[in-house]
Amino acid sequence: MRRLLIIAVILVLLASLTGCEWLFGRFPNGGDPQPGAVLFFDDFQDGYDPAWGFTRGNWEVVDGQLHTTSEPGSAYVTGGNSWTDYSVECQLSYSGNFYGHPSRRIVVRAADDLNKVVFGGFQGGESRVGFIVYVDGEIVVETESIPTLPDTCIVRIDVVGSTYSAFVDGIHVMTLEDHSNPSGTAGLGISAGEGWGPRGASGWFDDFLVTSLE
Ligand SMILES: [Ca+2]
Repeated sequence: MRRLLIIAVILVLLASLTGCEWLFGRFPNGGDPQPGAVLFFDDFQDGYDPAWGFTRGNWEVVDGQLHTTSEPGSAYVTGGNSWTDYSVECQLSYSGNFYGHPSRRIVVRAADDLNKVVFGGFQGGESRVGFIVYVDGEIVVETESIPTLPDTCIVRIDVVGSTYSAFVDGIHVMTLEDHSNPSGTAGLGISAGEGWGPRGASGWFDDFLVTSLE
């Protein structure tokens, strides 16, 4: 009995020391691990990767997460990356709740700031969440939507050619077929109603990961 207790203690210590990755896999919320090489990863533990480019908004790293404090905001992985078949995921959360909260978005594929496919809240809060396609800065597609995102969740989009499959905490929620942006980089975004920033509502992003699906 004493020996069993010692073994149990050792197992618990091992699990805590390694973050349980060996025990539960890398996706504790139930998503399917994706095969393929890591194309880009940032856990924001030591600031942000120099590949990040911020075109709008105030972005900073606070407590190991990327935090944005103004609206609207866009952040892209720069460096000439142009991906075709890949998976992009990020943990999203927010703080403040004056009237709803900022619309958190993953930029799934962007040729530039005006031509892109994003997944997240549509405008001003997250009463509708889905894919939005921009061409020359204009919204040309808004898909069906889900009501909202969990306060903290992992959103993953698998992109294969022109097919975009969205997962929230590992559960498939919708698919988009779109040919407007055949390749591009990925990133993050935020959108919300006027005035939410000064009232303390803000978006938080962590563990941004892009893996190859080729
Ligand atoms: Ca982190």
